[in-house]
Amino acid sequence: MNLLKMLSILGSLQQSGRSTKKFLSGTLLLALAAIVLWSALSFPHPSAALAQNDSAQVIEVTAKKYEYSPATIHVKSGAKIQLKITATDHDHGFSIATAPDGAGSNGSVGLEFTSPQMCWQLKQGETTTIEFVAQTPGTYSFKCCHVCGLGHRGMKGQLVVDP
Ligand SMILES: [Cu+2]
Repeated sequence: MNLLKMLSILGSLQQSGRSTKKFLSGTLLLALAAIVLWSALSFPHPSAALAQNDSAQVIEVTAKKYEYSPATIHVKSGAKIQLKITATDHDHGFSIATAPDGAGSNGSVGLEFTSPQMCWQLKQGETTTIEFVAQTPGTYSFKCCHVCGLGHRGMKGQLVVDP
């Protein structure tokens, strides 16, 4: 075997190596494109989430010494709700169970809050928006969690998620 022949064999090996690489990167691109297409199809589009946000049911509630009005709020299971609570006479608070009364804490979420809080502070004269999806039918007790006076302990209500 002379040097020239060896060089030409090396050259052709290099070329086939290059085409293998090209083939591999082509396959990779196809796979990537498939993944991108799949994720675009299977994950909710941001605008869909916005549309859902727009369709939230708004319920206006007032908080004053020592009651919420309405004190019993009915919503449909699966509905996205925005409670708009206005404290009219004083600072109040709002805390609500995330699991239905009597369900215990088995880990399942009954109300899915956009930004969960132990106690929402309701400032006098202001409206506080609390957003959630009513996942599981049941009765969810809520109460004032900001000491507002002698009747504070009796300031409570119920959210009823109807099936
Ligand atoms: Cu209170």
